[in-house]
Amino acid sequence: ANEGAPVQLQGEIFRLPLPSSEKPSEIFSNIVHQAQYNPHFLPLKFDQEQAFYATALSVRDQLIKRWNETYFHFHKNDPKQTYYLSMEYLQGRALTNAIGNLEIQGAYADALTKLGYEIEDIADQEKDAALGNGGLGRLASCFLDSIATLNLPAWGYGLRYRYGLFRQRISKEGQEELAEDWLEKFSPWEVVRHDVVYSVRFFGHVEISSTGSRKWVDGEIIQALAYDVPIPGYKTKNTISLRLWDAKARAEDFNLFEFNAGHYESASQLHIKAQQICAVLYPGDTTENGKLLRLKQQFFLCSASLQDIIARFKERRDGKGTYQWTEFPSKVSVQLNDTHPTLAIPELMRLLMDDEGLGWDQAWDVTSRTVSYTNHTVLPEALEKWSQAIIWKLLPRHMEIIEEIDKRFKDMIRATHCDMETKIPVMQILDESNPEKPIVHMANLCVVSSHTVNGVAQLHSDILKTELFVDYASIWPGKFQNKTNGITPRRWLRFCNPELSSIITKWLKSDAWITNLDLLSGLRQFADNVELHAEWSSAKMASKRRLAQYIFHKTGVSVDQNSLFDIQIKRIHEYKRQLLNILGAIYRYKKLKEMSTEERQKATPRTIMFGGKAFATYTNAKRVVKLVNDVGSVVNNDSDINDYLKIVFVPNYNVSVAEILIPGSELSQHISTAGMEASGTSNMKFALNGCLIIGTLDGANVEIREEIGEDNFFLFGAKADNVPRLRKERENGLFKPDARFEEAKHFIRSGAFGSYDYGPLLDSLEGNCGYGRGDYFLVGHDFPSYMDAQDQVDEAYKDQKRWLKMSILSTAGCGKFSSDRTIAQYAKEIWGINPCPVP
Ligand code: NBG
Repeated sequence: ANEGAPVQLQGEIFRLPLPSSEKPSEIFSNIVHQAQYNPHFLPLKFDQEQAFYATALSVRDQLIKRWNETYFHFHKNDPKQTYYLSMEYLQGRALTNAIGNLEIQGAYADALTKLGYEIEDIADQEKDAALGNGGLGRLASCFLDSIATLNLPAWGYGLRYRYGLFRQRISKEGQEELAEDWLEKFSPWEVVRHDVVYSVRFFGHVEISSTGSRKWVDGEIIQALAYDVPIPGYKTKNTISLRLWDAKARAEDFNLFEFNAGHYESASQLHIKAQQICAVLYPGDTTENGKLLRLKQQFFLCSASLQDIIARFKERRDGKGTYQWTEFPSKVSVQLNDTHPTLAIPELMRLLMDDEGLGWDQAWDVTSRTVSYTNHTVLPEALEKWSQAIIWKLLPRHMEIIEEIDKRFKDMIRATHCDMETKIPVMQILDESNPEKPIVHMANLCVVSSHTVNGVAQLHSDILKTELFVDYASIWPGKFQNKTNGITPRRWLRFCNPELSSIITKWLKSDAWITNLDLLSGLRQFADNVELHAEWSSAKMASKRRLAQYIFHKTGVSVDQNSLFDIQIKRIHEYKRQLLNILGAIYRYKKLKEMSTEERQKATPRTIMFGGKAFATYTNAKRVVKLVNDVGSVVNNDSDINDYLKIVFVPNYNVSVAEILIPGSELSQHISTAGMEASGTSNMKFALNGCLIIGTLDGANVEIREEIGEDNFFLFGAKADNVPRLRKERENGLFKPDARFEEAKHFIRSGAFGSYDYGPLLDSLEGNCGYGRGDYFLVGHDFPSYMDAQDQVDEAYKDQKRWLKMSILSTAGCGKFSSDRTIAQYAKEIWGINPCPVP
């Protein structure tokens, strides 16, 4: 058991002896060892930050050991393995999660105490790894945790962005974006793999040999270098990889002659270009250059990952005689996280045909049995469409392959589904309807080429089948599935809310719920128990206190800990309707002002918190951020009102901020226009932590409400089915706005919140309905029912017994929303992989 890494010498496996500093019993000396021998430290200093790095490095040693074991075990057993391709991962912090999953928190806390530190303070030193924008990236990270915990043979692939999601600063002007240097010192969690390097080509042209075979040649070659981030499972040895690619140029592309002649830039052109590839997450793509860079990033991920996957397939099969390409799909599955890695499809085709010599039919058979695709949005602007011209330029061979896929797809329709011929214009991959600018529909390419397509909540999957992909569903009904999203109960309850976790464990008499979340339903029988109520409410109070301190520290606003803590945290987007929330808050403020003191004293005091980032060029979203902050400054400084209402914008929302906000929440808002939020995942995190939801029938809200019970959910708003009709009515001038809605808007226009011109923002709620104008997102339509639901919230909160019961039932009903359930379904119903636990 005390043996170290397996190594292969002349075909035999040997085990290296374990250095004593890696023995778990010697954590203290291991931390001290790291502090002394690591090149990142100087003597005379061992402050909190250094203690963090030394601690993290010592934990990393343990992770690497498990990672090696897992790799070896998978290699030996050669199970079918899934590769999750994602342009985004929102890992957040890793220390608490790693020692929690390894169940060594106690040992580390003791060791740090001996060194004079509290483990919480040390954990607080870590920078978030924010290599993603929002839900899609965080979902990928939750999935990795579940994959490792379920002992599944699967890996993640992504990009190692130098600067992840920007840091948000709030000033008088509103949101400012700053580069977030998460690698400023270094990341203690990654291991660079200098021997895992692949060449990725860009530009160039296609060469046709005398036999007619095609080959992509010339252009630029950039190297992809692997960094592994070990991902430990909970209570298991299995530790998988998040393999992130970094880009670098080859030494031979450094022109020494030019350099010595003083032409420094032209001498190292490719080095500069390589640096750009992984410089930032989502480079602005309003310019042609920006678009090209984004496409380069996508291809870089796909090409490096597939070369690596194929190399591993060969490595594992070689020991067992020669491999057959036909068995590739029974050994490998590739999951595309949205359309961003779509180029994996033509790249796999190219590698199989041009490098491995397969014919089209065989390559297509292998590819389409290997790849599956998850759709995460129906918003038209988020459905990727690339100009054919740009793909011809950057990836000429891939464009040929895409053309051929499109052609064969259309031939197939004409030959076998002639009734569908009229649908070809909407189903085809290449769209030439605008001859000036022919485009490629990436989602269509994914649907045509994947064996399975899934949505991320039942309602969303239904919309895919009946609207967005309706024609494909009629020819391939079996291709479409639903996989309702989930969240990891480790990070989102066990570790971020230890108080509530111990109460749950105590009442359920076991902590088995951490890996079997359905067991939470056992809390239902205690929903009226006064003792549980007392414990539940004191845990909530403790988290509220911590959150209040955090808010004071970050914003200087002091909030009443006895007020109702109401939170909306997510990317700022018109369809998510932060504007509805703030308009409601403005109306509440106005009414409070109009009340007599006695009336006011009967009101339920509220603290309304917002958090989230707006995309840098999304003007209306940025106006909303500014409005929330402006309203906050007025309300929070109004001494008549600020005992009853506070409005706080929590700056720089990210994973670790969410870990403080969610446990302290009592009400959370998931109020998107019905049919527009594919799933949502923070709704699951809030409900799991006993927070009640006010929301629309959208995304996963529908299923959450079903699971926790209608009585425990504050529902309002139009249903998805009615949205198109309501938009039509609006267009035909049939919409009559509620007086409360008009009053809230007028109040802003009157200048109550400063001199900034909110006219353009408010105007988006007026006029003729169309995308981005005429209240496309139905704020006006839903406003009255939203305000009524808010009144119900206020009433319910006055009856704390009832509120606590609803809160307990929320947690009790969240079993379904574990990402363990989601991943087990992917494994069984899409990937066809089985657990492979390290003994
Ligand atoms: C987002 C959806 C969310 C969903 C996450 C994860 C994209 C493209 N989509 O509703 O908007 O919860 O994906 O599935 O980021």
